Amino acid sequence: MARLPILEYPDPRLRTKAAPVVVCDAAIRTLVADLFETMYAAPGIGLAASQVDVHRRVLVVDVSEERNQGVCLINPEIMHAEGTTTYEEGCLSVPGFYDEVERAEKIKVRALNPEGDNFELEAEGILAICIQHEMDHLDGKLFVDYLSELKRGRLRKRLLKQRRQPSVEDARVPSL
Ligand code: GNR
Ligand code: NI
Repeated sequence: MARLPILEYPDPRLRTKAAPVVVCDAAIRTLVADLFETMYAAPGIGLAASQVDVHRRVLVVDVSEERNQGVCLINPEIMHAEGTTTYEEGCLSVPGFYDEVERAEKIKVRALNPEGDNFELEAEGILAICIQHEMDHLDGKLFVDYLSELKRGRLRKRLLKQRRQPSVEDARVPSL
């Protein structure tokens, strides 16, 4: 298992459309294990392969308090969506930024598990939001794309500047 580096906005590689998985082989299962490890370490409630620069349609989520309800979706497809809900979203690829996004309230998703078996999942609440957020990543879409051009432009500038010239607060040792 390995913790993988996460790409950050505005890295153009986050815009890549991921290709479907053809066979769920050992390499895919290693990727899934690495995605879980990276997500739990981050920590985050979801992670798409696109965020670690692997452009295959694989994502993991775990919205449980105990962090023991991990779900992996391969080649996910939304079969049904209903209602709308708004939530203040964040993203490991857009560190330190949160804003409200509107999404479907309930979804029914079909996907493969890491063994290659088909399954269906009905989701609502934060799980439904998170799955939609991760599925967007597989299509090269980020939650900031739902915001105004003005907000996104400011954010882009701020993150690029922060990366060029980290502030003193960012320089402190994370464990202190
Ligand atoms: O950890 C995450 N939290 C989160 C909060 C609200 C809506 C979506 C998310 S997903 C995010 C992890 C991430 O960036 N996944 O792509
Ligand atoms: Ni994200």
